Amino acid sequence: RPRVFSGIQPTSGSFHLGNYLGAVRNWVAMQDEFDGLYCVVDQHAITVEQDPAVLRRRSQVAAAQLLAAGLDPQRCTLFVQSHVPGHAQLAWVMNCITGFGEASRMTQFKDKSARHGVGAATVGLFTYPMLMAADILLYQADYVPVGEDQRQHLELSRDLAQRFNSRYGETFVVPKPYIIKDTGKILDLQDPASKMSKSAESEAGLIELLADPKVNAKKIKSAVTDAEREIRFDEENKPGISNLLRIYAALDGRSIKELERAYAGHGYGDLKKDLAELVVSTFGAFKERTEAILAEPDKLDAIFAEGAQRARALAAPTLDLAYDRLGFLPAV
Ligand code: AQP
Repeated sequence: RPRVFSGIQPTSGSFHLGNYLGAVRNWVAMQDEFDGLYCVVDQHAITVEQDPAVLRRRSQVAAAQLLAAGLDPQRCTLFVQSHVPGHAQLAWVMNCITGFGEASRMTQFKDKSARHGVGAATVGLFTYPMLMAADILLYQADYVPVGEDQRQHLELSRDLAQRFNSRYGETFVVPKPYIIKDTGKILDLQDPASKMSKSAESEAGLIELLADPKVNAKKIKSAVTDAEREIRFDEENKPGISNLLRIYAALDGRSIKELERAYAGHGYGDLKKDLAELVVSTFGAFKERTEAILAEPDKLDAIFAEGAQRARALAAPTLDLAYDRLGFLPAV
């Protein structure tokens, strides 16, 4: 089976609809056909300051949500990044084969560091993409299912794998992006020029899976649309409605074309009302499932322990090979 790696940061109290449709849902769907490694990337999380107690809790909540969404530890490997030292070890190697200019072109760093001034950003935030490359290459992953916002980082991972291979000899599989066109970029409901994100200035456009269903329904009903009346998919002129149609189609199973037909002659209010109900019913039991998993921390720890063991065993030969290729003396 082809190998897949992906990760999610434990940096919020709940996944949002973008995380779910862009990434997590695909991980669940890929479990049988792919050998999946899914990681709570706590080391990525500390590229911005975290409160230790909150981070600890959010790592558990992230894993519980992955299980509640349908990841099955019998069919995939679920683990915590900091439990496998190889990530940080290989990240250093990646740092040393990345050009400073090349890293400086990463738009996520530019955007995130611009928020508080580049001088306030950590070096860790700058080297985030090299840690991500290490995460992926350490497991010889063939595919990386992520949202569109990670495409540039993934390109860098591919470049670094190719660079290492051509300098030091074949070592890493060159990973391919696995980005679903229709759901790779879910937009903010209030600002459909930007992706849905937990760090948006306002939470009004953010649908969190663990939030009060009433709050989510209200946010959908207040989503920004346009001055026309027609329910039509047109991303350029009608980004708000197009985003709602994308979300609707992803959750409902009908295609965007079918939805356009079904809503011909209806107003925006009808579409929003039905979508609000669909979101609420889709995630109706999600919170309960997540809480039930969190109520059994020993089971969660056992899943982490098993996942880490398998991940370490897979990572070790690749790290050894990379070290050897680089000319590091074997540790005896
Ligand atoms: N809006 C989105 N549409 C589709 N996919 C998305 N992802 C994130 N936002 C969207 C994908 O979710 C996965 C986990 O991402 P992460 O842990 O890096 O979370 P994030 O990118 O930190 O999420 P946010 O909310 O966007 O946080 P900030 O604002 O801090 O960057 C990834 O596969 C990502 O592509």
